[in-house]
Amino acid sequence: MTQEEMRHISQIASNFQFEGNLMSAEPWGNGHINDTYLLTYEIGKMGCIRVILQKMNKKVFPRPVELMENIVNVTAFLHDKIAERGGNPYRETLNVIPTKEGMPYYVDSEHEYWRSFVFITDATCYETVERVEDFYQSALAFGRFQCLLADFPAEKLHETIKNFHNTKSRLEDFKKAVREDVAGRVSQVGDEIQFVLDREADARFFTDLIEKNELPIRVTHNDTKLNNIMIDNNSRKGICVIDLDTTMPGLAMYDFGDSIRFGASTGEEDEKDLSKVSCSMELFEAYTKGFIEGCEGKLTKQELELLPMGAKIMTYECGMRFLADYLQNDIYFKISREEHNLDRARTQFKLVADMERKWDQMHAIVKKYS
Ligand code: ADP
Ligand code: GN1
Ligand code: MG
Repeated sequence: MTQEEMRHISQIASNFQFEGNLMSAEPWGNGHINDTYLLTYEIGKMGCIRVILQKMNKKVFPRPVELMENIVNVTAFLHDKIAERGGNPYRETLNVIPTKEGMPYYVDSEHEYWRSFVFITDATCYETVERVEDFYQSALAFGRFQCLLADFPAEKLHETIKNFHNTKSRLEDFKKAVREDVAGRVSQVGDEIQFVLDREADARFFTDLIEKNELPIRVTHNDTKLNNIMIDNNSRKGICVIDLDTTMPGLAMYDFGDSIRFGASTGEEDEKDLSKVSCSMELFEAYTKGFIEGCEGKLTKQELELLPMGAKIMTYECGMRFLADYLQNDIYFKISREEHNLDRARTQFKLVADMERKWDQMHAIVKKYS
């Protein structure tokens, strides 16, 4: 960070209930959405304490006040549940550190929203699965998250991004991006566009069932990537679910599916060499086992049967979002190279095609643990 940036961060930080001397600040993590910093404070002779400071992405989340109300309510609820179960609520859920005025966010002079969380020490967010057991542990934790929130009053939650996993409306947005072709990139990606259009029926699959009231609406996380879970460095257990910006009413299949899309891939989300990308059945099985266990029997027979569909639809939806963003000049997801979003879209489509080939095997695995 430049000295100028450091001064800025330090000024923002001075508005929070932090104590001690700010020793260092650095950009942190690999999220695509918010700007995350790790700050280290020295408190007298007591040693160093770290905190997370985040600039929220206002373009993606246009109503930050509502969003923070959700996070405060959800984390307070989880805090109590975890304490009741004998867990450590400062480690097993996010904890918001308020501003000096007692607010859960700070608004700076440019009208940007900032927030802070207790830093979870001795835990890691993985970008790829290093051990199958870690993926199983992440599944247990995401399943448990859904289970702990089963009696959270869902009507209290604001919809932070409208139609977030409404794949039908995502497809409409995608088609609009193709029609408008603002970046003049449509002609290069005919095959990828056709891949999306060939699967229109998948885009409507969940929305049709929801309209007919045929699926239970639960409180779900909706962004269950492996790097949104902290794995304890010592116990190797999935310790804390983070990135709660999209926690809203949704389907159990969304949380299952988004984890598979990211974590069961044999390649990274932005891998350029597609020969490295496939959906690993070993990882699919580990996650399926963990997620079903973590949900503690709450999933219905129909939900269980639809888990593979969740994996396919979440992967398809994410691919079309990456491709739409590429067509719109990369305005949503952070990129660090040209064609980054196109590379990401291609890995997702490769995964979808692979899941279609492995469809029966995926169902057999789900059946084994149901
Ligand atoms: P984004 O929405 O941009 O993905 P996240 O909230 O997921 O933002 O944070 C980005 C990264 O910052 C995470 O992947 C994780 O590595 C790190 N991080 C976020 N919150 C914490 C926390 N409370 N303790 C430790 N690390 C954190
Ligand atoms: C974004 O915030 P992050 O990096 O965990 C995105 C998800 C996508 C994901 C793809 C709010 O997640 O929906 O699946 O990137 N989050 C939002 O990697 O759009
Ligand atoms: Mg994240």
